[in-house]
Amino acid sequence: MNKKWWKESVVYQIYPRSFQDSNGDGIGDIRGIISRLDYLKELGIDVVWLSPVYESPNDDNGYDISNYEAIMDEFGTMEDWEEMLQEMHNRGIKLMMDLVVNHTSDEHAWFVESRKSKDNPYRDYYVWRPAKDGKEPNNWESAFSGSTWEYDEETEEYFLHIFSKKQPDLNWENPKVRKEVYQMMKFWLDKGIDGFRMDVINFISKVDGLPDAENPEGKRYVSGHDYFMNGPRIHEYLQEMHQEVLSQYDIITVGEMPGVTPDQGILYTDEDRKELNMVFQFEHMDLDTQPGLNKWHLKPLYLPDLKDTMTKWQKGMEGKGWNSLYWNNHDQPRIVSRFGDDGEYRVRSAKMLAACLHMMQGTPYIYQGEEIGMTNVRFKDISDYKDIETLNMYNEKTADAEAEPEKIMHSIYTKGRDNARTPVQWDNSEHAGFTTGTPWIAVNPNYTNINAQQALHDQDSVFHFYRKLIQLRKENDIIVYGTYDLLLRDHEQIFAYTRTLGNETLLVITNFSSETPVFKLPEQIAYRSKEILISNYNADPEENMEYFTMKPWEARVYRLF
Ligand code: TEU
Ligand code: CA
Repeated sequence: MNKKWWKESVVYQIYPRSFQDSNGDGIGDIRGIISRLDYLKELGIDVVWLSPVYESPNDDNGYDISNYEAIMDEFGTMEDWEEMLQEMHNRGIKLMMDLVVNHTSDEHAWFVESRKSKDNPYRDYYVWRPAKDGKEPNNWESAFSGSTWEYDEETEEYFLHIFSKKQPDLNWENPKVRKEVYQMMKFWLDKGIDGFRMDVINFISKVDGLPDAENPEGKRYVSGHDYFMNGPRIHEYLQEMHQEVLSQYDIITVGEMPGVTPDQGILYTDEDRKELNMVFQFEHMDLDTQPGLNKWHLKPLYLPDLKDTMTKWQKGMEGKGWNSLYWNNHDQPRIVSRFGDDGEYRVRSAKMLAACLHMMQGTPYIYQGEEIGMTNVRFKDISDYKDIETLNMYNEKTADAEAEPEKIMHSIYTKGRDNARTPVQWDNSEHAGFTTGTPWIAVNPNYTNINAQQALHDQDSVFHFYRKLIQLRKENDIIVYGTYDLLLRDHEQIFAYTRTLGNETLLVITNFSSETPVFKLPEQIAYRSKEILISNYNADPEENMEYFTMKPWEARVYRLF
């Protein structure tokens, strides 16, 4: 049991644009965050992960950075940011900043220089290539539709952008780029921050020669993932970053890593290898997507798949690496609408999902609004959507004569990133207390029922359930360090598992359905007495738990000893 503070912490993610506006311009900002710190303190979280607040033209809401060492005007000033950090630390809350260094904005000074001429000193900060047979240098498809290459007339070459064409990829092969990044990281660490969340950090090393991806169906563009996910020099770069920067501070680090497997997860997080503390894996976020297709191709979740995936990671990291635990972030639909029931059983299922995740081994992340059970949104008009990924997909699909607009809207309602980006619902006043002006993206109309003010007053709310889960983690080492084992692997409604530490056992029983399946405790589980730690139906502590009929979306956690 290798104890570490970042294993015992709970992280809360703030997406600043949508969190709290303080000056009526409709955009969340840093002073808005300061005004809500007491709320976070009451929830009990230990660390805030703040999505980017750096200077940015906002092509991708701050994930396109034009100056790493300045604060975006819309969000406030460096003085505001410093006050925010101080106010967080005053409350015992740590701050993780977002580190977006796979790419910059095309308005970053380095890129402005780089595009000027082939012999500009900044040319090699980015990935430039001449045309191939009069076309793009290869057939890779951008994460936001179209080619990953953009032609630039100035020098008659293409530059690489895995995301939007306003997000050119940095060339990590260039030691000068790496040095600039490390210096910038120290700039923030020396201001006193407590860690970094690293955006698509497993994309920074590309395969030599940037070869075409296989394309058996002869499509125009295809995924180039195999040539930049977990690329050839990725571990070298992260070990260098550790040596140059991370090792000099006592901080928390998490790498966002689409396409990472548990075996690779160990390479990234094994403490002896000196890379990162943990990664965000995506395998459980892909289970409601048709295999081999992009996220817009929907498929219902089959619970045994979720159990397999979570178990694979729980057992895979055991004693070797460390997991992060999340259902939500600013890129994902709301979990209660996705794996729960956002109608009749919204509160029950939000609590069930919380219990199921927070009792696993790993560091839990809560995304703003998740703690009050916020849901997906359905805007009728595409013009109400703001997300570049959604809009590019919509434009690309509707350009096709055979497009089925209803089907496209349905996939946006189910998977679109703006589901997570509607403003936090603070109270039932106009615009949910988010702003006194016009919000940059509309508030979910259900704010009159679902809001933080209501949740704080109601002892049975999702909020107080999360607060209790966080408190339990502080009081029980077994929740942090216990060994995980799955029960009832094939059951299609029930997700149950144990955690074991010394002679103590936690028994977690959750029902992922509105049905009433019968739970039967496997015989191997021996115990003398039991106690209920938390449940979402006021289960009677004396009630038999070896064999019982579960209520819809029920969750029970027992301590056996
Ligand atoms: O996301 C990385 C990523 O892989 C995305 O493609 C993500 O899977 C997708 O948004 C899901 O639909 C990170 C950030 O979290 C995201 O907000 C940024 O847009 C992206 O990197 C580029 O910086
Ligand atoms: Ca504002």
